[in-house]
Amino acid sequence: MATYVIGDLQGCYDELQQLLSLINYQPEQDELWFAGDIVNRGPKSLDCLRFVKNLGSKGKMVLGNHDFHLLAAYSGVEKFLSKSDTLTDIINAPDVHELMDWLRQQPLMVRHEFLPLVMVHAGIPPQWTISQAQNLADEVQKSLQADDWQDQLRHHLFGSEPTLWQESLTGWDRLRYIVNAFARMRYCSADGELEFSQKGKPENNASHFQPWFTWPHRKNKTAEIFFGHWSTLGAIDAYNIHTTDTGCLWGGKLTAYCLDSKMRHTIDCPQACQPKKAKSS
Ligand SMILES: [Mn+2]
Repeated sequence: MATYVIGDLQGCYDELQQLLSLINYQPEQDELWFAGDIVNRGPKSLDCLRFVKNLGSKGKMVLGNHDFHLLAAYSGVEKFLSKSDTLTDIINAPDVHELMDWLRQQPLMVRHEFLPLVMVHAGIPPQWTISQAQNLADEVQKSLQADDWQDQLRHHLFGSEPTLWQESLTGWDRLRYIVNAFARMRYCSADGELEFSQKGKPENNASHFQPWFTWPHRKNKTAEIFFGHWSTLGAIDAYNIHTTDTGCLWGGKLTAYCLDSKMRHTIDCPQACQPKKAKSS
């Protein structure tokens, strides 16, 4: 039995199947963890979503910004649909209600049963410990399980404010910061102020914002953190973090990191999965 952490699929279903062949995936025994952004931009989002859902107890995922985007699109937030989205197949699928009902119940953070190891989509800000992060992730998950979850998405959960965390934050401001930290963050300041305009490699960055995982005082260094979201980082196994989005969508690689052997398995991704207009995810 082995557990693999797989990076952002973004609808690249054929590449996922190639990767599973490469690792000789055994559905009865192996467990697959997905670091979020299962859908959007690539050609086969519906297949990806159904595949992950059908894994049942042999699969885990965390919600990424594109997964939130899909939930918003399903909830009728038209302003969040853009030309580069490839979500129509899912919205029109006969099992869309079942799929969305399952997706909205997925967590923002997955914690290993006995190892000090977690998975999130984008990151955990430096000021949060692992157990604090777990509690805050649970707050959002609970709100998405409420009967009025679609109203919440329509009116409250999207936006980039507040950028600074305070334990005293309440209501939607509180939940919005938590979602943005777990699902959108790349750069932040030493005290966890979020900065969303930069998507490039850290060496090109000259501001006082740094990649969230490089702050020396980071309180969540006690666990290995697996995350996706930041495709321009490439493969990094340092700082007690592991990147998993190696840019499959953009003609890079799709990665499966084996938690047991600590080995990376990758396949090269062809042009086919790339959107016509190149744009950072
Ligand atoms: Mn993402």
